Amino acid sequence: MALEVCVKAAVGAPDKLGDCPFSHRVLLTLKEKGIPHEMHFINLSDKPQWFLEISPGGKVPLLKLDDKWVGDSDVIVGILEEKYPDPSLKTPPEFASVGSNIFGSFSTFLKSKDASDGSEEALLNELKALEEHLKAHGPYIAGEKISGVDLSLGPKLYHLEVALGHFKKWTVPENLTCVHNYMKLIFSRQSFVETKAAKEYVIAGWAPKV
Ligand SMILES: N[C@@H](CCC(=O)N[C@@H](CS)C(=O)NCC(=O)O)C(=O)O
Repeated sequence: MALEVCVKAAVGAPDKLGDCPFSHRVLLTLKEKGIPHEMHFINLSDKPQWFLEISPGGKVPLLKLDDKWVGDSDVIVGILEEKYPDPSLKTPPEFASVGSNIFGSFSTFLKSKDASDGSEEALLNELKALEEHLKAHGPYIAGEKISGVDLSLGPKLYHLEVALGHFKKWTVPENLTCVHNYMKLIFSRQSFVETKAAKEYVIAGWAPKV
């Protein structure tokens, strides 16, 4: 039987998959593990009553497991790993936080109106740290095999590429070759192609915040 998952609907297109990187992470995990699932697109600017009843915080993603709705992508992927251990997506603990500051730095830089506030440099420092990590351990964060940390970071790097490209005409510096290769590797996986929000919806999602 297919599992049910609530994910963000696209801004302005409530019947299409939206731009939530946490929902994307859960969808990627389901795809990589080959778990059949059915999606409910939730319009976050007009949340249906049934959704508010199962999601006290009003947030996506949510996954129904054993007749209970569970929230938070960290909790969801942890449970999926336990219940569906094959193929394993366990991340070695020493690699679990690699790249974890990138999304915050990206968002601060994207929203920044002051070119001298250091937000671009802060993002560059995070990306350089990822470059060094991948140089030593790549091509994925934990080596040859994709793992959970890649499924969390990949959607965030997709937002970074699309939103900074659109709103600031900014791209990841060419000399960060391992980061470029990593993004290519993740973005071209079949699971990613099948679960990503269209670029126009990523842009529409960020537009009110920029
Ligand atoms: N820590 C949560 C974050 C989930 C989250 O922030 N989801 C956003 C969409 S990307 C949301 O549902 N926001 C509620 C709203 O916009 O009303 C997770 O990992 O699942």
